[in-house]
Amino acid sequence: MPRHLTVGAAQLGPIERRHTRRDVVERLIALLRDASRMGCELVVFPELALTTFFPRWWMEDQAEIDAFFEREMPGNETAPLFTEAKRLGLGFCLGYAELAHEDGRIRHFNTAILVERDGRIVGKYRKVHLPGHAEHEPQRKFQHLEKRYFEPGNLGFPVFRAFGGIMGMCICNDRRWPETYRVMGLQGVEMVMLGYNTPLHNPPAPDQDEHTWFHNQLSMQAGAYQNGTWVIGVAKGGTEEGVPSLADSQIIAPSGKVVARAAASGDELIAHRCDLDAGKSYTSGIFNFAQHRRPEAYGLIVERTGAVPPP
Ligand code: CDT
Repeated sequence: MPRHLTVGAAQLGPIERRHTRRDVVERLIALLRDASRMGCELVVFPELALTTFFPRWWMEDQAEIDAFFEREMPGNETAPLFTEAKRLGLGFCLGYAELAHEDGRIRHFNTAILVERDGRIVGKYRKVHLPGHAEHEPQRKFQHLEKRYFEPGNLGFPVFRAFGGIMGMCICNDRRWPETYRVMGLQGVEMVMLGYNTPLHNPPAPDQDEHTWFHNQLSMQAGAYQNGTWVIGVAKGGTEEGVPSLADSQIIAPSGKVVARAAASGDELIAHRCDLDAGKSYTSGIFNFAQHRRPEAYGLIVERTGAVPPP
């Protein structure tokens, strides 16, 4: 039986610090309604979709920091998103800052959840690869303090049976790491949903600025092709609080080809009817891991050459 899923990538333009959750949720709901008109069943929102990308600010007051975090999901301010999605019969993937009480302490994660069409949260992922720095670097034009405000995710890269397929999530910097896709690929993932906030200028490596678009493309297309999976890459783009960020949200097929792409850098919905079986040609052929992957040889190379893996 054919398995198709119409997915919307809901790109967001800038969110300023002065915008309330209520303001933002209204925008998310407008995108849900666009998605519904376009026949979507699932909508993917970006990383930290409820607030500005606050790791660009140095903050010392924990109460000020915690104001960017959600203590429950849904909470009072996010409940209307869940209600409207359920009314429209739409599922969604949402990135947000999560404050959790776990192991007897307060913990902070950069999180994404997957919500089924009936409003149930069926999946959670916490960002593993946190970029940036933990200390104030005042010489930078803007900070990237993810290592200060979050701890690395403790859930691994799980996949979820939902929406008629095998679904996975990762967040922003994770998309640059082959392990991210491969760990999910080894679990048979058919669709990877990911949101990103990527400044067009990288203060410690300005030589890479001109490659920002290319590196985004390269990572997501390679991840899709090498694991025979759909990749739904969704940006928060435009100039947010003075920081220009990459938009270029896109839907990538298991062939590695881009099948839908945002035209501008503001709030925008792009959609595609995805055949969840499209990856089979790859995962049962050239990337049939059970048949062709050779993990034992990967170890041998290190042994024979004496190459010491970098720390
Ligand atoms: N949010 C996030 O993870 N951003 C990083 C910026 C790194 S600087 C190139 C990213 O990988 O896009």
